[in-house]
Amino acid sequence: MSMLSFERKYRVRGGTLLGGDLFDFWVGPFFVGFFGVTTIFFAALGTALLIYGASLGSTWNIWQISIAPPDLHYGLALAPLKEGGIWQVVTVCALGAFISWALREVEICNKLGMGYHVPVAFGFAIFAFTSLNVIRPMLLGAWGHGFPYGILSHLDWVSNTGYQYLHFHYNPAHMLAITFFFTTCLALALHGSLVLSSTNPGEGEVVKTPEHEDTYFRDFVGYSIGTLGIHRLGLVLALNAVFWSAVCIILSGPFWTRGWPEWWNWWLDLPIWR
Ligand code: UQ2
Repeated sequence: MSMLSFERKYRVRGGTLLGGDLFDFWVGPFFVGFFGVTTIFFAALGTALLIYGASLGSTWNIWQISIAPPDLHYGLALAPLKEGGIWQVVTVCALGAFISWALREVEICNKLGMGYHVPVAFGFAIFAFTSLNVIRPMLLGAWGHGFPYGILSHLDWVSNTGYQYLHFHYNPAHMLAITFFFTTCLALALHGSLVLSSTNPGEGEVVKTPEHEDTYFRDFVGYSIGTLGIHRLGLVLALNAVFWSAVCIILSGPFWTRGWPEWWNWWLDLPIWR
């Protein structure tokens, strides 16, 4: 995957947010930039700390390794490295790497004169991580409310946190998030299959145009959202899925401490039933 002939034309100088021309170069296919350097720095430091943390643990089994946040009694203070401090520094490294990556995306947008849609979309993913390990722990008053860094342990955390609210599927924001996840899958399945059906029709067949795609859906459901529209819809659906996921976990604990099924009592308590 070396540089394609037309890529030289797009390797334009400038558009950087920080560092000016100093890091304004490519290594193979990759743009570096100041934020490429900071991404590598935070990712390498975070990974090294995770490996060091694993070395202090009782297993090298990849599924069972876990780097836990500090005990709740440390509150929002810094903990000793071996008692959750590693988790705290890794969390800072993760955020440093994620935000650096987003800003590198912005610099590439600037170079190419493109919109900021990609870094904005990635920003929603950063917001989801921040909700779990920064915003919610701060609202609850202890870093110990964050999730542990481990393959199985973070799954256990999700399960335990869910059961703490009896039945997480009764969380209305969780319901919205799931609905957006499913609808995102529906939209991408429709879009992917439609594009392949018209542009990859099989040996000896001619490639079809967007007019065919529009006509297919007008015949089928009476409406075509259009070639630009389907991508706008996809982005809106996907960003809403991530956004309501973040909302549903921030609500749980800081703003609703009982079981989620009980939240629906407002419905049973409506005066119209009396
Ligand atoms: C479409 C269109 C595309 C598409 C798809 C549609 C030509 C290539 C999939 C059809 C999408 C519709 C009718 C909206 C569906 C709504 C939801 C909420 C899933 O019209 O234009 O471009 O890929």
